[in-house]
Amino acid sequence: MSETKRPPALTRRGFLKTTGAAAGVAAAAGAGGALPQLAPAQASASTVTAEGEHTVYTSCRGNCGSKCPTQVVVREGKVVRVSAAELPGDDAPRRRFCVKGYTQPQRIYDPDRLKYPLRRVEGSERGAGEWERVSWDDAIDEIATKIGAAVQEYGGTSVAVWSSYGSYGVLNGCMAGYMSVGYGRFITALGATVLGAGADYAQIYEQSTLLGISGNDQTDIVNAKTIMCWGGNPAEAYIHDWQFVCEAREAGAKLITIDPQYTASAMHSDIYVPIRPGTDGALMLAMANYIIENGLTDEDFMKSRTISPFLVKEDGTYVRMSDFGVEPTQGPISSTTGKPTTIDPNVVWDAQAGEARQASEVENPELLGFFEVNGQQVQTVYQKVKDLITEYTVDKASEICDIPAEQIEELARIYATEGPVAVLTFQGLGHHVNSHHNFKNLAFIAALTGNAGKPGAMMTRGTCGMYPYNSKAYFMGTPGASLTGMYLPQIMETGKWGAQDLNIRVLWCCNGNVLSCESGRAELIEAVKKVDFVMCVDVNMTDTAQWADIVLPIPHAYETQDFDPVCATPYPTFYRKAVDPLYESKTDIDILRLIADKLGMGQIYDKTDDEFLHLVLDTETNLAYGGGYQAFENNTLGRNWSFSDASKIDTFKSTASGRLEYYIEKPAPRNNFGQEVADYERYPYYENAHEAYWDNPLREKYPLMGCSQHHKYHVHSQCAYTPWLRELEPEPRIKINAADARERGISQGDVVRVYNDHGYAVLKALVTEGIKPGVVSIPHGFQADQFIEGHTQDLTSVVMNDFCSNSAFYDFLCEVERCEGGDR
Ligand SMILES: Nc1nc2c(c(=O)[nH]1)N[C@H]1C(S)=C(S)[C@@H](COP(=O)(O)OP(=O)(O)OC[C@H]3O[C@@H](n4cnc5c(=O)[nH]c(N)nc54)[C@H](O)[C@@H]3O)O[C@H]1N2
Ligand SMILES: Nc1nc2c(c(=O)[nH]1)N[C@H]1C(S)=C(S)[C@@H](COP(=O)(O)OP(=O)(O)OC[C@H]3O[C@@H](n4cnc5c(=O)[nH]c(N)nc54)[C@H](O)[C@@H]3O)O[C@H]1N2
Ligand code: SF4
Ligand SMILES: [Mo]
Repeated sequence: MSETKRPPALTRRGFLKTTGAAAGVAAAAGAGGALPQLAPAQASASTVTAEGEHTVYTSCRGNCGSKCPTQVVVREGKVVRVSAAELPGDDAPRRRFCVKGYTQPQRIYDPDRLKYPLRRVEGSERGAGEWERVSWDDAIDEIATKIGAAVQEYGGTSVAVWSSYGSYGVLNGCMAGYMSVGYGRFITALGATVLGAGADYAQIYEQSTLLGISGNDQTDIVNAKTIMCWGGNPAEAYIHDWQFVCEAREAGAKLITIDPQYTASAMHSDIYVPIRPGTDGALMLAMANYIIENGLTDEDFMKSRTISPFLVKEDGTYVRMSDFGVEPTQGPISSTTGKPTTIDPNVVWDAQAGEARQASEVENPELLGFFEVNGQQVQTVYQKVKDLITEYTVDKASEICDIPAEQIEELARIYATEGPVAVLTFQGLGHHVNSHHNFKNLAFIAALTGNAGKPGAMMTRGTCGMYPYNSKAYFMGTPGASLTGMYLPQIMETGKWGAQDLNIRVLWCCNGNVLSCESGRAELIEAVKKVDFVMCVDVNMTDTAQWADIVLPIPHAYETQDFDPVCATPYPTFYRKAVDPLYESKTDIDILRLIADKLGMGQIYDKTDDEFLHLVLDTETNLAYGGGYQAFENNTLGRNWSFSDASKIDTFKSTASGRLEYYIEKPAPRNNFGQEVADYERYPYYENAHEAYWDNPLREKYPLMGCSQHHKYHVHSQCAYTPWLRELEPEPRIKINAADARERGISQGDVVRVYNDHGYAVLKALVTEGIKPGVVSIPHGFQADQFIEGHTQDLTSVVMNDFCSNSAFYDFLCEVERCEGGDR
């Protein structure tokens, strides 16, 4: 039916007629260059509102990471203008917005938005796109019947909720796969299965969870003397960082970009290093060796603020005071386990006393050396790691990374001597199967040189903290199973998750467009086909919704009330309802209420949305500091009281030792299914990526390394059909270096087929010098029907590193050929 067929692109005039949108929005979409000038004018226009208009303060729900505080101007019940909200006082410079925010009204008034519950036409194939409208009553009846039957026959784990990063709203979102009142209560009451994201997890699990690195506040970038965009592109993907990068550069900071693509960030850089994909870990280890050999280490920092002097035993565990008979004491409650932590202090070798002593009591510990403690041979962490990485000389890394040796030396020298250095990493370091090692290696070079824990020095981009909330509001029990959704093919094949039987019969997709955004799409679709009943809850008919049996419409962010505690600015992400939901859309929590009622478990939602917001936000501490729900009422932005000048710098408060860590004493995998954990998970290390490495014999068949990019005109798949954005960038194009194109007889704009053993895509070629020869890239976020054939994700696979279970979007080889008649 018509919902699945897109009408020809909506014209701008047509849109204005539909929405009554004001001139400001029209001008905003016209030319990117006009935006910065336009923003302040819009803001004042909306505070001095024209008659009949009012302004609502809310947030952009895009998951570009910026979570911009937004002002929405409403006239006669319709959104007519949006712009960045003014931020008071010292926060004023954080005010920002982008073309994806300005064009949100086009997403609200998108004629193709999901309007009613839809059911796959009986007898039609799943994925064939044949839908019929059903009533909410019928949809809820059918869903409750399927869930009820599955639970009765196979238990709660047979119902799986699969999400990604759509929203972290405490009512409707899915932080960590299920952390909200809506999904959390349902999943834990039922003992259902949580299928979480694979994207981003090399960084989230290794860097944030295991190493406890949280990064400095973005405004601190201005204090850096050197900024490195290492596998990240803040000019387009992290625009809230970029303004501070520009400010630092105006004050004389040096900018370095390490990236196989000549990105907008690279264009502004003093040094551009086109690295071979998947090899950054080797570069970091070579820099470490150069720094050590040339005496460029900061020994004071290493001794006092890092784990370098801690003693380790031969089995890899630390020497602790309990080894000397000192009883461990009870520490604070862990926010992840909810249980008290144990304090068993680390031990170092005191150079003066010539004996092992508690680390906190020793001013001058040995950094290097082997010692005997309690009859056991022990050594310092630094000694151990230094000896383990010696093979990564500058020359070896030069060969692996395809970077001249002199340039590696220059990078190491700058990193060690021209600090503080702000390393702005992101997914270029995170989207390969070997990626998680990068974050230990990076922590190691930071530990060697003191490039962390102080102003201007950082290893990742930070947030403005988390607004404190009461997570108990989410739990009625525990989930039946919790794992990365990317294991679905394996589970559907074997009916097992490790030793546990896992028979998934019902799949509930929400808060993510996983069949567009996770890797290995072809394998994932095959797995989804094996599930008895699939439903999807979203605003649009996404690539994922296309494979469902029932699709349910939810409101746009401006049509709903919710609260996301992750703070990208000092103003927590409050989604305030600006207009009523259009059509028949219902929020996730209302849908869950209806289903819970039918299943006889309606009591799990014993409060209204407002009451639940109070329950989540009105913690004793929040109220004591003037926070809680009331701080956001009356159309105010509300500041995160727990964010202060002191919390702008990551001083290693989240690590177990209170010091910068680059060694993991007890490495536990993110998803434990009984797999072996190699010893090298403890320390800085390099291994080849899965496919993307130069000596891979597969390169004879597929010589090109593939990757992608978070594009300035996309928020993942969320703006795929926004008319004005598609005017700027109508369709996906594969970036290919001019030399590679020439070799293959490909000219600018030719239709090409890119393929490997996982699948293929047909799309136009963008021939450019702005990508390293041997590398190709397809922008992330286009939907299946925007490719001539296939999909970016058809080139990727579900292969993950089983320590972090991170999707490896950039870890594939491929070949590109011109299509017959490819110049059409
Ligand atoms: N090839 C390639 N693939 C990639 C990447 C890449 O660089 N290259 N990047 C990866 C990365 S880093 C990420 S984070 C992922 C992102 O992957 P996803 O999170 O799957 O991406 P989105 O397109 O943002 O999908 C979010 C969906 O949630 C919906 N949504 C928003 N709010 C709500 C809500 O309250 N309730 C419900 N039910 N739905 C809601 C949105 O409408 C949208 O359809 O993509 C990954 N995929
Ligand atoms: N406009 C926009 N902004 C976004 C998003 C969005 O969808 N759109 N998504 C948000 C999210 S969830 C995320 S995770 C971030 C991602 O933020 P970034 O990681 O900064 O964004 P990308 O464009 O994916 O940048 C990755 C860069 O790594 C490069 N790269 C690929 N492989 C390698 C490699 O092996 N080594 C090195 N050194 N570089 C490599 C790519 O060429 C690319 O330029 O963006 C956030 N911001
Ligand atoms: S898409 Fe991101 S940068 Fe753009 S307005 Fe929304 S939150 Fe801000
Ligand atoms: Mo991400």
